Amino acid sequence: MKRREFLRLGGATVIGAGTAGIVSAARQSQAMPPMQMQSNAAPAPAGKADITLNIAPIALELVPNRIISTIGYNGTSPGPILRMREGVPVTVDVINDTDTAEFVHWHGLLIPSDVDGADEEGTPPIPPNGRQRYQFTPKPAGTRWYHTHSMAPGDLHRSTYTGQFGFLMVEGANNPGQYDQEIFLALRDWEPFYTMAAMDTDEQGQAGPQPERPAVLDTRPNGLEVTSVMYSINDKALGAGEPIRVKQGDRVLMHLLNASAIENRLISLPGHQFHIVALDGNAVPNPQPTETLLIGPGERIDAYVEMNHPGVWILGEPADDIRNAGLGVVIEYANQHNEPQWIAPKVLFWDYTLFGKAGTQPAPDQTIDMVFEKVPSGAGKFNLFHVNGKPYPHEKEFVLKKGARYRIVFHNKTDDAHPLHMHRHLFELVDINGKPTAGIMKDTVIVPFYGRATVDLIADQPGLTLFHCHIQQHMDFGFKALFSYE
Ligand SMILES: [Cu+2]
Repeated sequence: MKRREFLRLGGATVIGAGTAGIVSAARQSQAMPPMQMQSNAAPAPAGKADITLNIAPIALELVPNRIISTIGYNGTSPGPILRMREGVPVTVDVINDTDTAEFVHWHGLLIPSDVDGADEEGTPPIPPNGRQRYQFTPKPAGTRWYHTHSMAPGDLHRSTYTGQFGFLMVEGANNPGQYDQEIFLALRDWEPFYTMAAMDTDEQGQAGPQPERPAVLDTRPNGLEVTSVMYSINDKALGAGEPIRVKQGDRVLMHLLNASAIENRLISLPGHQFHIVALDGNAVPNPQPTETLLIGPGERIDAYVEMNHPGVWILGEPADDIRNAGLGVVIEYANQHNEPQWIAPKVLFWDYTLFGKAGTQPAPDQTIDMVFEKVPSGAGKFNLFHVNGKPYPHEKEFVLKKGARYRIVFHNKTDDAHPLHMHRHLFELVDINGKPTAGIMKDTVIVPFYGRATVDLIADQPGLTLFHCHIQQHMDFGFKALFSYE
């Protein structure tokens, strides 16, 4: 469907579809309308898909009478919550009703390059106004997500700036299920724009040593940076949607996802603590309560909240301007009717290593140093990012041997905190800014500004593997690398 046709047809039916539905591989056939009917695409491949995703323009009513135009999955953003079973093969048909090629990336899954959803890895594109079938066996169990992996360079209406994202829950055999309510909270910003004066929030949450701060800083002027002044959790700005209704004594399992293309975020809930049980969908060895979360683009946090402080509260970003511009949601206890309350958290502090265990990893077979630098634009429009002295692509720098253990040291010589993502693999956190840890398995890690993070990766997923910063502009302007297997 062309964008103009969509607008002429009227967004009303789509606006009503607001809240993301839940689609499981088994039940999907009843849940989804026959999207194939609307496409000009080639005939459907043989055999029925378990899940069909339709990429098309949508309208989102973030606040009453403030409707934005973006691109979503199956008429909504976030897209439907997909549920798959660990180890059970799944077929997903994706129909692209837009004029640009697309990729759907299955973030956090250990699946082959040709279905991972990255051009750099050789996944075939979903042609404009065409379709593509993805078939894979989802693993491991946990909170994953799916999102577009197209490039955006310079165009803030494409790629992860759009509404093309959703939760993907891979269910394992031993899901404890010890909660009264399960909620999904995807953090987003909308209608991004360029600025010369992006507010830098990177000093929040991760104050500490700066082991990678260069002795001499590059003082050339910075280029344009991407920012936003409109936010939501799921598809509604703070106060515009229904509150999350809870009862005293409830244990609520929250799945948080930062689906922003732009910025790391902090989240807190006055009077309550988040009991962190999993990071990036992987159970942590040392679950801990915390007052504030830091979550970078691409990351997920699973946390229980014990509802033991009756009232009407705002769960949201501690920065007043961001929360008040939408990044929050109201939590309302039964029989409580006062105005939603916000109380600033005492602690804006995040430390991954709190959730790890003591101990050390086996000695690696090889250590790979990755040095990240920002090249200020000077007179040009955009900054560039270098990995080991040059922007993507590299040649034969990052070649893995199957079965080997690699210790990868991320040296962040820039003044931003970067959420770094490795496709198709999990890595174990070894050290963050000099603090050792063990047992935390992730696919994305925020490396503090001028900071250092060390991770161990077992090379057990042969095939091309993309590594990149999950901030879209950084990725588009050099901050990525391709690993291969020898
Ligand atoms: Cu970055």
